[in-house]
Amino acid sequence: MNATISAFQSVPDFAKGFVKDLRVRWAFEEAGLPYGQSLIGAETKDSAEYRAWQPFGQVPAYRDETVSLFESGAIVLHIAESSEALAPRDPQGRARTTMWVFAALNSVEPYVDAVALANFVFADAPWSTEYRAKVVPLRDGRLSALAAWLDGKDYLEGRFTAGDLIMATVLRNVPDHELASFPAVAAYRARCLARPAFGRAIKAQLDAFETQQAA
Ligand SMILES: N[C@@H](CCC(=O)N[C@@H](CS)C(=O)NCC(=O)O)C(=O)O
Repeated sequence: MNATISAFQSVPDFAKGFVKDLRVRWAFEEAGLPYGQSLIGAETKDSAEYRAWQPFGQVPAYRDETVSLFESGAIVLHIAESSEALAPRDPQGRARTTMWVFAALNSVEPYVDAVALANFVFADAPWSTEYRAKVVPLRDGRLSALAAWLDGKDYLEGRFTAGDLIMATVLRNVPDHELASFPAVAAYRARCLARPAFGRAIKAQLDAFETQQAA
């Protein structure tokens, strides 16, 4: 596969362990596949060369001998094509893995992020309380539906897939005390994040920052 991913050379402390190349690192770790890193700085992110790889100047981007792409969900699904650890091989299992990746990114993440914006980015804005009061019920509606779906299941489709990987990373942006109202979802998130491959992915991201800092 000979894959390389882009990641940042450095980020503020609060973002360490949360930058979205983590999803791709986690997928590689679950699949047991090696990958290289292209660590980029602020000057590279806006270069024409990098924008040709990732049009929005974001991380992660991905390339191997035959494929170049961006968007963490698309990259994780691409890796899943090479690994049964991330998606069953039968057509129904593969299609449903794709479905859950989209569900996490399209039906859950926008609402989780809307509340995160209210909690952190716009916390001091005069309209923040009103905005938060509008978006929390929307997010909680999705969490409640997820709790109902998970009832009695360890993972979204019974076994771990790329859909769980992406869903768990989305759920990491829900503060613990807010997720506590949804015990089945909190337990599911904890189950996903307890996977050894997740621990290795976090370590790989943090190690990359440390190596750059020491250089
Ligand atoms: N939808 C993209 C989002 C990627 C993203 O938000 N990357 C952030 C880091 S977590 C980034 O590069 N931010 C810098 C910027 O937007 O300029 C994906 O999932 O790959």
